[in-house]
Amino acid sequence: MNVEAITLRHLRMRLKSPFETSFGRIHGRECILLELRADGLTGYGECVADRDPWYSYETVGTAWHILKDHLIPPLLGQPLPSPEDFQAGAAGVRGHNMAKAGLEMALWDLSGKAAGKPLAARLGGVRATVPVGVSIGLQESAAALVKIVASYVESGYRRVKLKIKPGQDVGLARAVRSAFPDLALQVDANSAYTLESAEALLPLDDLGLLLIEQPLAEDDLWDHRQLQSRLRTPICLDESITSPRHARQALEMEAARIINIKAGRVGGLSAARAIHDLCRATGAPVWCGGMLETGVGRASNLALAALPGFTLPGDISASDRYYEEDITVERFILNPDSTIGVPAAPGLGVTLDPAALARATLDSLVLKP
Ligand code: OSB
Ligand code: MG
Repeated sequence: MNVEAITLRHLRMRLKSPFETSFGRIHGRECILLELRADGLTGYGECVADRDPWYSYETVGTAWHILKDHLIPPLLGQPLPSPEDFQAGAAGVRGHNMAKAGLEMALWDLSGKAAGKPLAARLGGVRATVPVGVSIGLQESAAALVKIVASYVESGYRRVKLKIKPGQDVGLARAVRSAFPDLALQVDANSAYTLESAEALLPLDDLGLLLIEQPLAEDDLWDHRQLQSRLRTPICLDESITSPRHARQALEMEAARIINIKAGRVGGLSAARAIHDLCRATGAPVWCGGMLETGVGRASNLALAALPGFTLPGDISASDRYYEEDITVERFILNPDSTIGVPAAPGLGVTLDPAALARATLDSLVLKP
């Protein structure tokens, strides 16, 4: 089974409502969809790098370049590599984890289709449905935020994450906590604080939060350790964890007690599973983060979150929370118990809607041997 062609598609998806974090506000989401063809089968992968280098240094532009010029050429016309062999070959490319993860996802999808097995089963998943929550962006006021939280709670979400930044933190969390005393609640600062300004976060300890996500800079494990020593609430790292090694070191130095696993950020599902395995061995809880994925990436996240160590609800909301029109035929819906079903068909278990895909495509490139 040789790789016959790989197509890159630059997509732009309009969000139903803007999403604002400490690093900025977006109205739409861009990403790269990969289509890998071999032996009459097509595997899909989603590269989660966005248009702007805000969450990560990677962008659609950098990922397009790394895929087209470095990661894809060695694969064309060659036997389909396993995800592990692909990673071994790609190890010479420094960084660019999102580019690697997008291509690795397409390999998992295609090999799963060839084997007739769903991704979750191949990764070691043990659940047919996974607990999920919703990540809510910054709003105009605490009152507006409480109203939006109420609407998500009404639609069945039992775990809510609030985005925070300096000046919009404890007050917001306190308002939501007093309106919803029993809600599973957590906050995410996306690196907006320094050790000094994070002093303002200490009162969060009285609000019974599940965790505080990535308060400090992504390259600053040490100050996260200093901050964690002053907080009872667990710190959870997102941006800081880009490899299994960093996950191990962060836990060993007590820079965090919980890890948010995003396959894109760590270089793919293989590395995501390795982080899951080492956290499980040390008893550290993990959960599956989200990057506002299309239905393709959402299917991958659901499969990953089916692994046994994912004991906290993921940022994997129902399809209707994100886009007016998604590119997959399948729609992920929220069950009454705040879970979403893990796809059961071979590979990622999703099919693409060609018309919706065409409407979302800004640019495409077919690479052949
Ligand atoms: O920090 O977890 C984050 C979205 C884009 C970039 C970074 C983050 C997020 C989210 C949204 O919080 C999670 C989702 O996909 O629902
Ligand atoms: Mg985060």
